[in-house]
Amino acid sequence: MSRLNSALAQSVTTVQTPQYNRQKTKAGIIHLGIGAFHRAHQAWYTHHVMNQNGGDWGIIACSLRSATVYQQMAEQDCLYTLLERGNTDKTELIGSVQQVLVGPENPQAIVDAIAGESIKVISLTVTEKGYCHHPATGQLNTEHPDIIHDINHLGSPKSAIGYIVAGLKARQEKNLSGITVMSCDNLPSNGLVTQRCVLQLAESISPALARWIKQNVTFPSTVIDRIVPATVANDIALFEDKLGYRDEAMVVAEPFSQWIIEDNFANTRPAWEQVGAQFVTQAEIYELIKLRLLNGTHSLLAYAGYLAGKETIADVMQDHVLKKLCTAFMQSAASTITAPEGFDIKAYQEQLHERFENPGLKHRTWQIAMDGSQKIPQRWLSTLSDIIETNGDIRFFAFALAAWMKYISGTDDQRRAIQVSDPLADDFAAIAKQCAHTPTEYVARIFALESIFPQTLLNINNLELFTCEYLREINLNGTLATARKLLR
Ligand code: CS2
Repeated sequence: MSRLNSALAQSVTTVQTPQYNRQKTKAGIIHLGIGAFHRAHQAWYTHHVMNQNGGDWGIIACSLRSATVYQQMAEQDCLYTLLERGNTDKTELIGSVQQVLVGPENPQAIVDAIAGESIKVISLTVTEKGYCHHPATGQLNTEHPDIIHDINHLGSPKSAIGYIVAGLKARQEKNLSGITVMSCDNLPSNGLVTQRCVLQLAESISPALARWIKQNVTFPSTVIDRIVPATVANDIALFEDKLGYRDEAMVVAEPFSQWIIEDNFANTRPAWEQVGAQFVTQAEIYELIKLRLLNGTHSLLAYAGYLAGKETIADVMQDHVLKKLCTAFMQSAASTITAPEGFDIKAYQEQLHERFENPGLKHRTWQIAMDGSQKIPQRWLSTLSDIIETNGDIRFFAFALAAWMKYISGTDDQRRAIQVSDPLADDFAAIAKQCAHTPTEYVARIFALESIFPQTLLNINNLELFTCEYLREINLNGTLATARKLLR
């Protein structure tokens, strides 16, 4: 089967193709972190804006780690198919990405691109750990090897924050107009976190640069939502015949999508509101709802489900105990939230259940279980603090923490080894080894990790006690039996 490219796209009839002239469109956005999520979300919205209105909003997308996406995209002239899997399948050919740059191969090219005159927005999806910050405090981790490197070699940065600061410095030197830096990662107040990290790094390079950034750059917070599992080879093979071409960069997503953006732009921007995005003055409450209800529950289902041998979230939702656990945990998280007027939090919870159950999405529990050390603070611990403050029931969260602690100790309910992917994986493994026969000490040592757990939580004796009990029970009787007992 022929590989997708611009020439082939001219004659394709199986899928809707871009309605704008890609050759004549200038780039208006630099995006850092071109994973599947960006391609199914911001790039898709931007594609729709250009389909409707035209405009110079092409995206120069940057891969800060590997050349894999470059290899998939470059041969296809950066075109790719978005496959929506719901009750029916829907496919679209997306054309908003114009070019992919690979950081480690040519860091200067990314810095130059950010300093391009037509660029109005720098957006990022670099995952939680990509901010090189302390998740518990939100401060830049100045001992992070990439940050140390960037402070000393800003001309060839490694971290996303380093690229932004180097690019802004180049813009300052060229006396260019203001620009918007827009984080699209699952962090609370992602705009503020980004601003704080960028200013902290800029300050250590040059106070004058930090001042220029304060005056010329805005950092709106956003809430981004769409379930986008990593594409598997099978999806590509399966759709090759239906599409009539081979697409190595295809992305698979659910039909649902949401984008809430604070209307705080330093320059012009695409009219994303015309294609479904919502502009607000404050995104915080929406972030809280999404992080606590969707992501918090997702993480719980990922750890408990993985331990119980479930491959995907849809598989987890097929299990009646885990589905009940999902409902109860989400309800517990929802009890901490006062929803804004007009927001039906019950309907939101029901919709989340349906989204998790989508059988067309092969969203692996292992994928969501990655990087727990970076996710747990905003997904569980802030909720837990609120529950503790009102003397609420902490058991669901203690169970979740026990499931996570079991997961990071490296074996599932069947004693099969787990490949734990987390920046702290080596620390977890060392602690698990040292405390192999002393679970109470194991739990205490994990709770003592200050970069994850705010010290105020540690004084809650019951939390440690309950977590220990659940962990002991998971070890003895398995995750499902422990969950069943919890739900009684
Ligand atoms: C998931 C998210 O991998 C994860 O941690 O919880 O990627 C989730 O699918 C998205 O935030 C949905 O918008």
